[in-house]
Amino acid sequence: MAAVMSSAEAIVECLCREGVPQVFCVPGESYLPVMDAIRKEPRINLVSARHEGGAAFMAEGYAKASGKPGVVMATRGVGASNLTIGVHTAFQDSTPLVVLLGQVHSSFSGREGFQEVDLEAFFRPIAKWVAEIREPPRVPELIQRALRLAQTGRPGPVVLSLPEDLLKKQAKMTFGPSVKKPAPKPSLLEVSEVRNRLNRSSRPLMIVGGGIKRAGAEEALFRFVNKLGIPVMAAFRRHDVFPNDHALYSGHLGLGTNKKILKTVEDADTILAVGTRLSEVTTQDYRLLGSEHRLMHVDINDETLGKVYAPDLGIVADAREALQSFYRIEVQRSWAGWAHRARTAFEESLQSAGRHTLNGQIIHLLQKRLPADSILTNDAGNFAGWLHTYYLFKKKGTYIGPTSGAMGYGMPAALGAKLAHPGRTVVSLSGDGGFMMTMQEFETAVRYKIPIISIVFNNRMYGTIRMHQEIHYPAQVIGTDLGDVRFSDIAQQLGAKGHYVKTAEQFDSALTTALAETVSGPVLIEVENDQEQISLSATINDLRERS
Ligand SMILES: Cc1ncc(C[n+]2csc(CCOP(=O)(O)OP(=O)(O)O)c2C)c(N)n1
Ligand SMILES: [Mg+2]
Repeated sequence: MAAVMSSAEAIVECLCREGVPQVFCVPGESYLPVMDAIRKEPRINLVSARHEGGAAFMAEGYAKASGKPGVVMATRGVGASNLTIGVHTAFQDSTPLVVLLGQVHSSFSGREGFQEVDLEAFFRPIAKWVAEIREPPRVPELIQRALRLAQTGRPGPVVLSLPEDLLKKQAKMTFGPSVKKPAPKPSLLEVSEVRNRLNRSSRPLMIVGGGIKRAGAEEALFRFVNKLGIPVMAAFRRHDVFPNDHALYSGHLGLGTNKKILKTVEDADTILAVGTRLSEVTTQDYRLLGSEHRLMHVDINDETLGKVYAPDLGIVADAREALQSFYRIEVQRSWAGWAHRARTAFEESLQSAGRHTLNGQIIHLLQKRLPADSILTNDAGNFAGWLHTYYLFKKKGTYIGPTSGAMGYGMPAALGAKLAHPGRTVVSLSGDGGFMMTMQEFETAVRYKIPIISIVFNNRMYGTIRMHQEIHYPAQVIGTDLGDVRFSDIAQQLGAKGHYVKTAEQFDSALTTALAETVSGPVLIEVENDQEQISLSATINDLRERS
Protein backbone atom coordinates (compact mmCIF):
# COMPACT_ATOMS: atom_id res chain seq x y z
CA MET A 1 0.00 0.00 0.00
CA ALA A 2 1.23 3.53 -0.81
CA ALA A 3 -0.06 6.88 0.43
CA VAL A 4 1.19 10.44 0.79
CA MET A 5 1.76 11.40 4.40
CA SER A 6 4.37 12.95 6.68
CA SER A 7 7.32 10.96 8.01
CA ALA A 8 5.84 11.23 11.51
CA GLU A 9 2.50 9.82 10.32
CA ALA A 10 4.32 7.03 8.50
CA ILE A 11 6.13 6.07 11.73
CA VAL A 12 2.82 5.81 13.56
CA GLU A 13 1.26 3.88 10.67
CA CYS A 14 4.10 1.33 10.89
CA LEU A 15 3.38 0.81 14.60
CA CYS A 16 -0.32 0.30 13.90
CA ARG A 17 0.40 -2.18 11.10
CA GLU A 18 2.59 -4.13 13.49
CA GLY A 19 -0.26 -4.21 16.03
CA VAL A 20 1.59 -2.13 18.63
CA PRO A 21 -1.06 -0.27 20.64
CA GLN A 22 1.16 1.23 23.34
CA VAL A 23 3.93 3.85 23.30
CA PHE A 24 5.85 5.34 26.24
CA CYS A 25 7.74 8.63 26.23
CA VAL A 26 9.05 11.74 27.84
CA PRO A 27 8.14 14.45 25.33
CA GLY A 28 10.65 16.71 23.57
CA GLU A 29 10.41 19.53 21.06
CA SER A 30 12.56 17.55 18.63
CA TYR A 31 9.82 15.07 17.78
CA LEU A 32 6.56 17.00 18.19
CA PRO A 33 5.16 15.78 14.83
CA VAL A 34 5.29 12.16 16.08
CA MET A 35 3.46 13.17 19.28
CA ASP A 36 0.81 14.89 17.16
CA ALA A 37 0.45 11.91 14.83
CA ILE A 38 -0.14 9.71 17.89
CA ARG A 39 -2.73 12.20 19.19
CA LYS A 40 -4.66 11.72 15.94
CA GLU A 41 -4.35 7.93 15.99
CA PRO A 42 -7.02 6.21 18.12
CA ARG A 43 -5.29 2.81 17.88
CA ILE A 44 -2.31 4.01 19.92
CA ASN A 45 -2.25 4.82 23.62
CA LEU A 46 0.54 7.12 24.85
CA VAL A 47 1.92 7.13 28.40
CA SER A 48 4.08 10.14 29.19
CA ALA A 49 6.47 9.33 32.03
CA ARG A 50 8.50 11.36 34.49
CA HIS A 51 11.95 10.12 33.42
CA GLU A 52 13.16 8.39 30.26
CA GLY A 53 14.68 5.58 32.33
CA GLY A 54 11.22 4.89 33.76
CA ALA A 55 9.61 5.14 30.31
CA ALA A 56 12.12 2.65 28.87
CA PHE A 57 11.55 0.19 31.73
CA MET A 58 7.78 0.49 31.18
CA ALA A 59 8.22 -0.29 27.48
CA GLU A 60 10.54 -3.21 28.27
CA GLY A 61 8.10 -4.60 30.85
CA TYR A 62 5.23 -4.11 28.39
CA ALA A 63 7.17 -6.07 25.76
CA LYS A 64 7.91 -8.92 28.16
CA ALA A 65 4.28 -9.13 29.26
CA SER A 66 2.59 -8.70 25.87
CA GLY A 67 4.97 -10.52 23.53
CA LYS A 68 4.82 -7.41 21.30
CA PRO A 69 7.65 -4.92 20.81
CA GLY A 70 7.93 -2.18 23.44
CA VAL A 71 8.17 1.33 22.00
CA VAL A 72 9.75 4.29 23.79
CA MET A 73 10.40 7.83 22.56
CA ALA A 74 12.73 10.50 23.89
CA THR A 75 14.50 13.64 22.80
CA ARG A 76 18.08 14.00 21.48
CA GLY A 77 21.13 13.50 23.70
CA VAL A 78 19.42 14.33 26.98
CA GLY A 79 16.50 11.93 26.66
CA ALA A 80 18.67 9.33 24.95
CA SER A 81 21.23 9.25 27.76
CA ASN A 82 18.49 9.04 30.38
CA LEU A 83 16.90 5.98 28.78
CA THR A 84 20.05 3.94 28.18
CA ILE A 85 19.42 1.72 31.22
CA GLY A 86 16.26 0.42 29.57
CA VAL A 87 18.14 -0.23 26.32
CA HIS A 88 20.86 -2.10 28.19
CA THR A 89 18.24 -4.16 30.03
CA ALA A 90 16.46 -5.03 26.77
CA PHE A 91 19.82 -6.06 25.33
CA GLN A 92 20.77 -8.34 28.22
CA ASP A 93 17.23 -9.66 28.58
CA SER A 94 16.71 -10.18 24.81
CA THR A 95 13.55 -8.05 24.81
CA PRO A 96 12.21 -6.45 21.61
CA LEU A 97 12.37 -2.70 22.18
CA VAL A 98 12.07 0.05 19.58
CA VAL A 99 13.60 3.35 20.65
CA LEU A 100 12.60 6.44 18.65
CA LEU A 101 14.81 9.46 19.31
CA GLY A 102 14.42 13.00 18.12
CA GLN A 103 17.67 14.31 16.62
CA VAL A 104 18.90 17.81 15.74
CA HIS A 105 17.95 19.37 12.40
CA SER A 106 20.02 17.73 9.67
CA SER A 107 21.47 21.05 8.55
CA PHE A 108 22.94 21.50 12.08
CA SER A 109 24.31 18.01 12.45
CA GLY A 110 27.98 17.54 13.26
CA ARG A 111 28.38 21.01 14.85
CA GLU A 112 27.60 19.74 18.35
CA GLY A 113 24.23 21.40 18.03
CA PHE A 114 21.89 21.83 21.00
CA GLN A 115 21.74 18.43 22.79
CA GLU A 116 23.40 16.74 19.82
CA VAL A 117 24.88 13.29 20.32
CA ASP A 118 26.03 10.91 17.62
CA LEU A 119 23.24 8.47 18.48
CA GLU A 120 24.54 5.73 16.19
CA ALA A 121 27.92 5.66 17.92
CA PHE A 122 26.37 6.16 21.36
CA PHE A 123 24.07 3.14 21.24
CA ARG A 124 26.03 0.74 19.06
CA PRO A 125 27.47 -1.39 21.92
CA ILE A 126 24.12 -1.86 23.69
CA ALA A 127 21.68 -2.03 20.79
CA LYS A 128 21.01 -4.73 18.24
CA TRP A 129 20.75 -2.15 15.47
CA VAL A 130 20.97 1.65 15.22
CA ALA A 131 20.11 3.80 12.22
CA GLU A 132 19.30 7.38 11.32
CA ILE A 133 16.48 8.01 8.87
CA ARG A 134 17.45 10.72 6.38
CA GLU A 135 15.03 10.34 3.46
CA PRO A 136 11.26 10.59 4.11
CA PRO A 137 10.29 7.89 1.56
CA ARG A 138 12.53 5.45 3.45
CA VAL A 139 10.63 5.86 6.75
CA PRO A 140 8.40 2.77 6.31
CA GLU A 141 11.32 0.62 5.15
CA LEU A 142 13.53 1.54 8.12
CA ILE A 143 10.85 1.57 10.82
CA GLN A 144 9.50 -1.79 9.61
CA ARG A 145 13.05 -3.14 9.50
CA ALA A 146 13.55 -1.95 13.08
CA LEU A 147 10.34 -3.68 14.18
CA ARG A 148 11.51 -6.84 12.43
CA LEU A 149 15.03 -6.84 13.86
CA ALA A 150 13.76 -6.18 17.38
CA GLN A 151 11.63 -9.33 17.27
CA THR A 152 13.48 -11.86 15.14
CA GLY A 153 16.46 -14.08 15.97
CA ARG A 154 17.66 -13.12 19.43
CA PRO A 155 15.29 -10.22 20.17
CA GLY A 156 16.71 -6.95 21.42
CA PRO A 157 16.65 -3.15 21.35
CA VAL A 158 16.84 -1.16 18.13
CA VAL A 159 17.38 2.59 18.05
CA LEU A 160 16.26 5.07 15.38
CA SER A 161 17.51 8.62 15.15
CA LEU A 162 14.94 10.99 13.66
CA PRO A 163 16.28 14.37 12.53
CA GLU A 164 13.83 17.13 13.41
CA ASP A 165 13.36 18.29 9.81
CA LEU A 166 12.55 14.76 8.59
CA LEU A 167 9.39 14.40 10.61
CA LYS A 168 7.14 17.01 8.99
CA LYS A 169 8.19 16.25 5.41
CA GLN A 170 5.59 14.60 3.21
CA ALA A 171 6.34 11.80 0.80
CA LYS A 172 4.70 8.90 -0.94
CA MET A 173 5.11 6.12 1.61
CA THR A 174 5.05 2.46 0.63
CA PHE A 175 4.53 -0.07 3.41
CA GLY A 176 5.70 -3.66 3.44
CA PRO A 177 4.03 -6.63 5.14
CA SER A 178 4.06 -6.93 8.93
CA VAL A 179 6.58 -9.21 10.61
CA LYS A 180 6.22 -12.98 10.62
CA LYS A 181 8.99 -14.29 12.82
CA PRO A 182 11.09 -17.03 11.26
CA ALA A 183 10.96 -20.11 13.48
CA PRO A 184 13.66 -22.54 12.29
CA LYS A 185 13.21 -26.24 13.11
CA PRO A 186 15.98 -28.69 13.97
CA SER A 187 16.81 -31.15 11.20
CA LEU A 188 15.89 -34.85 11.46
CA LEU A 189 19.57 -35.61 11.95
CA GLU A 190 19.80 -33.15 14.85
CA VAL A 191 16.72 -34.67 16.50
CA SER A 192 18.24 -38.13 16.26
CA GLU A 193 21.50 -36.80 17.73
CA VAL A 194 19.52 -35.49 20.71
CA ARG A 195 17.85 -38.89 21.07
CA ASN A 196 21.20 -40.70 20.97
CA ARG A 197 22.69 -38.50 23.66
CA LEU A 198 19.63 -38.84 25.88
CA ASN A 199 19.77 -42.61 25.49
CA ARG A 200 23.37 -42.58 26.71
CA SER A 201 22.58 -40.30 29.67
CA SER A 202 22.00 -41.49 33.24
CA ARG A 203 21.23 -38.05 34.68
CA PRO A 204 19.92 -35.53 32.10
CA LEU A 205 18.86 -32.04 33.13
CA MET A 206 17.21 -29.22 31.20
CA ILE A 207 18.15 -25.58 31.75
CA VAL A 208 15.62 -23.32 30.03
CA GLY A 209 15.48 -19.56 29.63
CA GLY A 210 13.80 -16.59 28.03
CA GLY A 211 13.80 -18.19 24.58
CA ILE A 212 10.98 -20.42 25.85
CA LYS A 213 8.89 -17.40 26.75
CA ARG A 214 9.63 -15.44 23.57
CA ALA A 215 8.73 -18.45 21.40
CA GLY A 216 5.60 -19.25 23.44
CA ALA A 217 7.11 -22.69 24.04
CA GLU A 218 5.86 -23.32 27.58
CA GLU A 219 3.30 -25.97 26.57
CA ALA A 220 5.76 -27.66 24.20
CA LEU A 221 8.31 -27.80 27.03
CA PHE A 222 5.70 -29.18 29.41
CA ARG A 223 4.67 -31.93 27.01
CA PHE A 224 8.26 -32.87 26.17
CA VAL A 225 9.55 -33.17 29.73
CA ASN A 226 6.41 -34.96 30.88
CA LYS A 227 6.82 -37.56 28.19
CA LEU A 228 10.51 -38.17 28.87
CA GLY A 229 10.63 -37.38 32.60
CA ILE A 230 13.63 -35.04 32.51
CA PRO A 231 14.05 -32.58 35.42
CA VAL A 232 13.95 -28.86 34.51
CA MET A 233 15.67 -25.79 35.91
CA ALA A 234 14.87 -22.15 35.12
CA ALA A 235 17.64 -19.78 34.05
CA PHE A 236 18.20 -16.55 35.99
CA ARG A 237 14.96 -14.59 36.38
CA ARG A 238 13.01 -16.87 34.03
CA HIS A 239 11.05 -18.53 36.85
CA ASP A 240 7.80 -18.95 34.97
CA VAL A 241 9.02 -21.11 32.07
CA PHE A 242 7.78 -24.26 33.80
CA PRO A 243 5.29 -24.75 36.67
CA ASN A 244 7.30 -24.62 39.87
CA ASP A 245 4.91 -26.98 41.68
CA HIS A 246 5.44 -29.77 39.14
CA ALA A 247 7.40 -32.87 40.18
CA LEU A 248 9.97 -32.27 37.42
CA TYR A 249 10.74 -28.64 38.35
CA SER A 250 14.08 -28.64 40.14
CA GLY A 251 14.96 -25.03 40.88
CA HIS A 252 16.04 -21.62 39.66
CA LEU A 253 19.64 -20.72 38.87
CA GLY A 254 20.18 -17.23 40.24
CA LEU A 255 22.06 -15.21 42.81
CA GLY A 256 22.61 -16.99 46.12
CA THR A 257 20.99 -20.19 44.81
CA ASN A 258 20.74 -22.90 47.45
CA LYS A 259 23.67 -25.33 47.30
CA LYS A 260 21.31 -28.31 47.10
CA ILE A 261 20.00 -27.03 43.78
CA LEU A 262 23.53 -26.43 42.48
CA LYS A 263 24.45 -29.98 43.51
CA THR A 264 21.77 -31.28 41.11
CA VAL A 265 23.54 -29.53 38.24
CA GLU A 266 26.92 -30.82 39.37
CA ASP A 267 25.55 -34.36 39.45
CA ALA A 268 23.90 -34.19 36.01
CA ASP A 269 25.81 -35.83 33.18
CA THR A 270 23.93 -34.27 30.25
CA ILE A 271 22.54 -30.75 29.99
CA LEU A 272 19.89 -29.87 27.45
CA ALA A 273 19.88 -26.06 27.45
CA VAL A 274 17.08 -24.40 25.47
CA GLY A 275 16.59 -20.68 24.88
CA THR A 276 19.20 -19.54 27.38
CA ARG A 277 22.50 -17.80 26.83
CA LEU A 278 23.90 -19.56 29.93
CA SER A 279 24.68 -16.21 31.51
CA GLU A 280 27.21 -15.42 34.25
CA VAL A 281 24.50 -15.57 36.92
CA THR A 282 22.76 -18.70 35.59
CA THR A 283 26.09 -20.55 35.44
CA GLN A 284 27.32 -19.21 38.81
CA ASP A 285 30.26 -17.23 37.38
CA TYR A 286 30.69 -19.62 34.45
CA ARG A 287 31.72 -22.39 36.86
CA LEU A 288 28.58 -24.51 36.92
CA LEU A 289 29.22 -26.69 33.90
CA GLY A 290 32.45 -28.57 33.30
CA SER A 291 34.01 -31.27 31.17
CA GLU A 292 31.95 -33.88 33.05
CA HIS A 293 28.81 -32.46 31.42
CA ARG A 294 27.77 -33.22 27.89
CA LEU A 295 26.05 -30.06 26.62
CA MET A 296 23.30 -29.93 24.04
CA HIS A 297 22.45 -26.31 23.41
CA VAL A 298 19.45 -25.09 21.42
CA ASP A 299 19.08 -21.39 20.64
CA ILE A 300 17.57 -19.28 17.90
CA ASN A 301 20.84 -17.35 17.60
CA ASP A 302 23.96 -19.09 16.32
CA GLU A 303 26.13 -16.59 18.21
CA THR A 304 24.77 -17.82 21.54
CA LEU A 305 26.07 -21.32 20.87
CA GLY A 306 29.62 -21.65 22.14
CA LYS A 307 29.68 -18.12 23.57
CA VAL A 308 30.17 -19.53 27.08
CA TYR A 309 30.51 -23.30 26.71
CA ALA A 310 31.33 -25.11 23.49
CA PRO A 311 28.37 -27.46 23.04
CA ASP A 312 28.76 -31.12 22.20
CA LEU A 313 25.67 -30.57 20.05
CA GLY A 314 24.60 -27.05 19.07
CA ILE A 315 21.28 -26.53 17.31
CA VAL A 316 19.98 -23.27 15.86
CA ALA A 317 16.21 -23.43 16.25
CA ASP A 318 13.16 -21.74 17.64
CA ALA A 319 12.46 -23.15 21.12
CA ARG A 320 8.89 -24.22 20.40
CA GLU A 321 9.73 -25.85 17.09
CA ALA A 322 12.66 -27.65 18.71
CA LEU A 323 10.64 -28.97 21.64
CA GLN A 324 7.81 -30.07 19.36
CA SER A 325 10.36 -32.00 17.28
CA PHE A 326 11.97 -33.50 20.39
CA TYR A 327 8.56 -34.68 21.54
CA ARG A 328 8.74 -37.39 18.88
CA ILE A 329 11.85 -38.85 20.52
CA GLU A 330 11.45 -42.29 22.08
CA VAL A 331 13.98 -43.26 24.74
CA GLN A 332 14.74 -46.63 26.29
CA ARG A 333 15.44 -45.17 29.70
CA SER A 334 13.65 -43.98 32.77
CA TRP A 335 15.14 -41.27 34.94
CA ALA A 336 12.49 -41.41 37.68
CA GLY A 337 14.97 -41.91 40.54
CA TRP A 338 17.20 -39.08 39.33
CA ALA A 339 14.24 -36.73 38.78
CA HIS A 340 12.96 -37.51 42.28
CA ARG A 341 16.37 -36.68 43.75
CA ALA A 342 16.46 -33.37 41.87
CA ARG A 343 12.95 -32.45 43.03
CA THR A 344 13.72 -33.40 46.64
CA ALA A 345 16.78 -31.13 46.62
CA PHE A 346 14.58 -28.27 45.38
CA GLU A 347 11.90 -28.96 48.00
CA GLU A 348 14.53 -28.99 50.73
CA SER A 349 15.72 -25.56 49.54
CA LEU A 350 12.19 -24.28 50.19
CA GLN A 351 12.53 -25.25 53.85
CA SER A 352 15.63 -23.11 54.52
CA ALA A 353 15.64 -20.79 57.54
CA GLY A 354 14.83 -17.61 55.58
CA ARG A 355 11.30 -18.88 55.17
CA HIS A 356 10.52 -17.96 58.77
CA THR A 357 11.85 -14.38 58.62
CA LEU A 358 9.40 -11.52 58.04
CA ASN A 359 10.08 -11.38 54.29
CA GLY A 360 9.71 -15.16 54.06
CA GLN A 361 6.27 -14.87 55.63
CA ILE A 362 5.39 -12.05 53.24
CA ILE A 363 6.24 -14.21 50.24
CA HIS A 364 4.09 -16.95 51.74
CA LEU A 365 1.18 -14.50 52.06
CA LEU A 366 1.61 -13.34 48.46
CA GLN A 367 1.48 -16.97 47.40
CA LYS A 368 -1.68 -17.51 49.41
CA ARG A 369 -3.59 -14.33 48.56
CA LEU A 370 -2.72 -13.43 44.97
CA PRO A 371 -4.80 -14.86 42.11
CA ALA A 372 -2.83 -17.61 40.34
CA ASP A 373 -2.39 -15.57 37.14
CA SER A 374 -0.98 -12.50 38.94
CA ILE A 375 2.19 -11.03 37.43
CA LEU A 376 5.08 -10.29 39.79
CA THR A 377 7.95 -8.00 38.87
CA ASN A 378 11.06 -7.16 40.84
CA ASP A 379 14.00 -4.84 41.17
CA ALA A 380 17.58 -5.79 41.88
CA GLY A 381 18.44 -6.09 45.59
CA ASN A 382 18.70 -8.56 48.42
CA PHE A 383 14.99 -8.30 49.28
CA ALA A 384 14.41 -10.18 45.99
CA GLY A 385 16.20 -13.25 47.36
CA TRP A 386 13.07 -14.24 49.27
CA LEU A 387 10.90 -13.99 46.15
CA HIS A 388 13.39 -15.93 44.04
CA THR A 389 13.73 -18.66 46.64
CA TYR A 390 10.25 -19.20 48.04
CA TYR A 391 7.61 -18.05 45.57
CA LEU A 392 6.28 -20.78 43.31
CA PHE A 393 5.35 -19.53 39.84
CA LYS A 394 2.71 -21.95 38.67
CA LYS A 395 1.50 -20.41 35.41
CA LYS A 396 3.27 -19.11 32.35
CA GLY A 397 3.76 -15.37 31.94
CA THR A 398 3.56 -14.57 35.64
CA TYR A 399 7.08 -13.29 36.29
CA ILE A 400 9.01 -10.29 34.93
CA GLY A 401 12.47 -9.40 36.20
CA PRO A 402 15.69 -7.79 34.94
CA THR A 403 18.37 -10.33 34.10
CA SER A 404 20.50 -7.18 33.70
CA GLY A 405 20.19 -6.63 37.46
CA ALA A 406 18.99 -3.06 36.96
CA MET A 407 17.71 -1.29 40.07
CA GLY A 408 14.64 0.86 39.56
CA TYR A 409 13.16 -1.68 37.17
CA GLY A 410 10.38 -3.38 39.12
CA MET A 411 7.71 -0.70 39.49
CA PRO A 412 7.89 0.85 35.99
CA ALA A 413 8.01 -2.66 34.46
CA ALA A 414 4.87 -3.47 36.47
CA LEU A 415 3.14 -0.47 34.88
CA GLY A 416 4.03 -1.81 31.43
CA ALA A 417 2.79 -5.29 32.40
CA LYS A 418 -0.48 -3.92 33.76
CA LEU A 419 -1.11 -2.00 30.53
CA ALA A 420 -0.53 -5.24 28.63
CA HIS A 421 -2.85 -7.21 30.94
CA PRO A 422 -5.37 -4.82 32.52
CA GLY A 423 -7.44 -7.71 33.86
CA ARG A 424 -4.67 -9.31 35.89
CA THR A 425 -3.25 -8.38 39.30
CA VAL A 426 0.27 -6.94 38.92
CA VAL A 427 2.58 -6.62 41.91
CA SER A 428 6.07 -5.10 41.99
CA LEU A 429 8.65 -5.82 44.68
CA SER A 430 11.45 -3.31 45.32
CA GLY A 431 14.01 -2.32 47.92
CA ASP A 432 14.08 1.24 49.26
CA GLY A 433 17.22 1.98 47.21
CA GLY A 434 15.88 0.70 43.90
CA PHE A 435 12.36 2.05 44.37
CA MET A 436 13.66 5.58 44.82
CA MET A 437 15.63 5.39 41.58
CA THR A 438 12.38 5.48 39.57
CA MET A 439 9.87 6.42 42.28
CA GLN A 440 8.59 9.35 40.26
CA GLU A 441 6.81 6.87 37.99
CA PHE A 442 4.38 6.17 40.81
CA GLU A 443 2.90 9.54 39.86
CA THR A 444 2.64 8.29 36.28
CA ALA A 445 0.64 5.34 37.65
CA VAL A 446 -1.65 7.74 39.53
CA ARG A 447 -2.06 10.06 36.53
CA TYR A 448 -2.99 7.24 34.15
CA LYS A 449 -4.88 5.27 36.84
CA ILE A 450 -2.75 2.16 36.41
CA PRO A 451 -3.71 0.00 39.37
CA ILE A 452 -0.64 -1.96 40.44
CA ILE A 453 0.43 -2.96 43.94
CA SER A 454 4.00 -1.90 44.78
CA ILE A 455 5.71 -3.48 47.76
CA VAL A 456 8.76 -1.60 49.07
CA PHE A 457 11.08 -3.39 51.51
CA ASN A 458 12.62 -0.55 53.51
CA ASN A 459 15.85 -1.36 55.34
CA ARG A 460 17.26 2.16 54.93
CA MET A 461 20.30 0.94 53.06
CA TYR A 462 21.70 -0.43 49.84
CA GLY A 463 21.51 -3.76 51.60
CA THR A 464 23.07 -5.91 48.89
CA ILE A 465 26.19 -3.76 48.72
CA ARG A 466 26.34 -3.54 52.52
CA MET A 467 26.35 -7.36 52.53
CA HIS A 468 29.31 -7.46 50.13
CA GLN A 469 30.98 -4.75 52.20
CA GLU A 470 30.57 -6.81 55.39
CA ILE A 471 32.00 -9.89 53.65
CA HIS A 472 35.07 -8.12 52.23
CA TYR A 473 35.47 -5.22 54.69
CA PRO A 474 33.75 -6.29 57.95
CA ALA A 475 32.31 -3.39 59.96
CA GLN A 476 33.86 -0.87 57.52
CA VAL A 477 30.69 0.81 56.29
CA ILE A 478 30.86 3.50 53.63
CA GLY A 479 28.27 4.76 51.16
CA THR A 480 25.64 2.11 51.80
CA ASP A 481 23.45 3.79 54.45
CA LEU A 482 20.29 5.50 53.24
CA GLY A 483 17.94 8.00 54.86
CA ASP A 484 14.71 7.20 56.65
CA VAL A 485 12.04 7.76 54.03
CA ARG A 486 8.32 7.07 54.58
CA PHE A 487 7.33 5.66 51.20
CA SER A 488 3.72 5.07 52.25
CA ASP A 489 3.35 8.82 52.98
CA ILE A 490 4.90 9.74 49.63
CA ALA A 491 2.42 7.44 47.88
CA GLN A 492 -0.42 9.27 49.60
CA GLN A 493 1.06 12.64 48.67
CA LEU A 494 1.08 11.51 45.04
CA GLY A 495 -2.61 10.67 45.25
CA ALA A 496 -2.30 6.89 45.74
CA LYS A 497 -3.09 4.62 48.66
CA GLY A 498 -0.15 3.90 50.97
CA HIS A 499 0.21 1.36 53.80
CA TYR A 500 3.07 1.04 56.28
CA VAL A 501 3.54 -2.38 57.91
CA LYS A 502 5.95 -3.92 60.40
CA THR A 503 4.58 -7.45 60.84
CA ALA A 504 3.28 -10.29 58.71
CA GLU A 505 -0.22 -9.81 60.19
CA GLN A 506 -0.22 -6.14 59.24
CA PHE A 507 1.05 -7.06 55.78
CA ASP A 508 -1.73 -9.59 55.35
CA SER A 509 -4.43 -7.08 56.12
CA ALA A 510 -2.75 -4.37 53.98
CA LEU A 511 -2.52 -6.80 51.07
CA THR A 512 -6.16 -7.80 51.40
CA THR A 513 -7.16 -4.13 51.43
CA ALA A 514 -4.80 -3.36 48.52
CA LEU A 515 -6.30 -6.13 46.40
CA ALA A 516 -9.68 -4.47 46.88
CA GLU A 517 -8.31 -0.91 46.41
CA THR A 518 -6.35 -1.46 43.23
CA VAL A 519 -9.44 -1.06 41.08
CA SER A 520 -9.05 2.72 41.07
CA GLY A 521 -5.29 3.29 41.12
CA PRO A 522 -1.92 2.16 42.42
CA VAL A 523 -1.33 1.09 46.01
CA LEU A 524 1.99 1.04 47.86
CA ILE A 525 2.77 -1.23 50.79
CA GLU A 526 5.92 -0.27 52.65
CA VAL A 527 7.44 -3.09 54.71
CA GLU A 528 9.71 -2.07 57.57
CA ASN A 529 12.74 -4.38 57.45
CA ASP A 530 15.25 -5.11 60.20
CA GLN A 531 18.70 -3.99 58.98
CA GLU A 532 20.30 -6.90 60.80
CA GLN A 533 18.58 -9.45 58.49
CA ILE A 534 20.84 -8.57 55.56
CA SER A 535 19.87 -11.54 53.37
CA LEU A 536 17.59 -14.55 53.64
CA SER A 537 20.43 -16.68 54.97
CA ALA A 538 22.55 -14.26 57.03
CA THR A 539 22.49 -11.43 59.55
CA ILE A 540 25.14 -8.69 59.64
CA ASN A 541 26.42 -10.30 62.84
CA ASP A 542 26.75 -13.70 61.08
CA LEU A 543 28.83 -12.10 58.32
CA ARG A 544 31.12 -10.37 60.82
CA GLU A 545 31.60 -13.58 62.79
CA ARG A 546 32.39 -15.52 59.62
CA SER A 547 35.11 -13.07 58.57
C1 LIG B 1 21.10 0.85 38.48
C2 LIG B 1 21.90 0.08 39.46
N1 LIG B 1 22.82 0.74 40.21
C3 LIG B 1 23.56 0.06 41.11
C4 LIG B 1 23.43 -1.30 41.26
C5 LIG B 1 24.28 -2.06 42.28
N2 LIG B 1 23.39 -2.54 43.35
C6 LIG B 1 22.90 -3.79 43.33
S1 LIG B 1 21.87 -4.08 44.59
C7 LIG B 1 22.11 -2.54 45.24
C8 LIG B 1 21.42 -2.11 46.49
C9 LIG B 1 19.95 -2.36 46.45
O1 LIG B 1 19.36 -1.68 47.53
P1 LIG B 1 17.82 -1.80 47.81
O2 LIG B 1 17.06 -1.53 46.59
O3 LIG B 1 17.48 -0.97 48.98
O4 LIG B 1 17.64 -3.36 48.15
P2 LIG B 1 18.29 -4.18 49.36
O5 LIG B 1 19.53 -4.80 48.83
O6 LIG B 1 18.54 -3.23 50.49
O7 LIG B 1 17.27 -5.21 49.71
C10 LIG B 1 22.98 -1.81 44.43
C11 LIG B 1 23.40 -0.40 44.72
C12 LIG B 1 22.48 -1.94 40.43
N3 LIG B 1 22.30 -3.26 40.46
N4 LIG B 1 21.73 -1.22 39.57
MG1 LIG C 1 17.42 -1.47 50.95
